[in-house]
Amino acid sequence: MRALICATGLLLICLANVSEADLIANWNFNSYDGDAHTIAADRSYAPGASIEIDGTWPSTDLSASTGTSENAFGGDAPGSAVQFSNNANNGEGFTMEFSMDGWYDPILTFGGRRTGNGFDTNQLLYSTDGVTFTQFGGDFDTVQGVNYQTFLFDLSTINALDNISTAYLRIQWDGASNSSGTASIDNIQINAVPEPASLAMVGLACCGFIVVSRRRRKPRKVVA
Ligand SMILES: [Ca+2]
Ligand SMILES: [Ca+2]
Ligand SMILES: [Ca+2]
Repeated sequence: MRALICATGLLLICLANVSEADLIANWNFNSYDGDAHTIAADRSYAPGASIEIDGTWPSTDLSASTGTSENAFGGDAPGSAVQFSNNANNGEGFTMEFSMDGWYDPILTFGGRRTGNGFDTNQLLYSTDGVTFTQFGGDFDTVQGVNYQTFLFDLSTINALDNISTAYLRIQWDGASNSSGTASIDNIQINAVPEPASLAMVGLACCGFIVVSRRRRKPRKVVA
């Protein structure tokens, strides 16, 4: 019995360790130049994670604004954030491209803010091919104010994104009411859970130990 309890405990510890979400892509924008449309991830599990801002968005309507520690990863300095401006760009946005190979249940978080005339009717969309995008949830507001707020989108129910070589998340800005309207975004994190294959390997090893332990037990009499 003691062996069984120990093995069960070991299994629970194993499951707890491998089912935690880990960072797979992160942008802190602290080296953003205020013009570029392609922004490589500052950290990513697999190489090649990047942001592509729509080519139709003029560089003059992009800038590096004051960043934030809101949702910063690993004690990153606030530094700068990427700022999107101008109601002429309503309906345009940017796409994050990253690998979900070996990972599932992605969660997107970031710090966001906007000006009073800024983008307040925004969409998060996802895609498995970079061509066809589907909106996730309802429209969201980046919230007016100087202070950033943390936004969280739990995409664990979108199983099409699990364990694929390239996943796409897109933020589309809308609702700005004049040319000085802005939204700023900083400290984008995508966290995910290691795929069940590795979970199953660990689980099988633990279960094997339990089975061996049980077989060694003497059979018990059945009391009617
Ligand atoms: Ca610029
Ligand atoms: Ca920053
Ligand atoms: Ca999932």
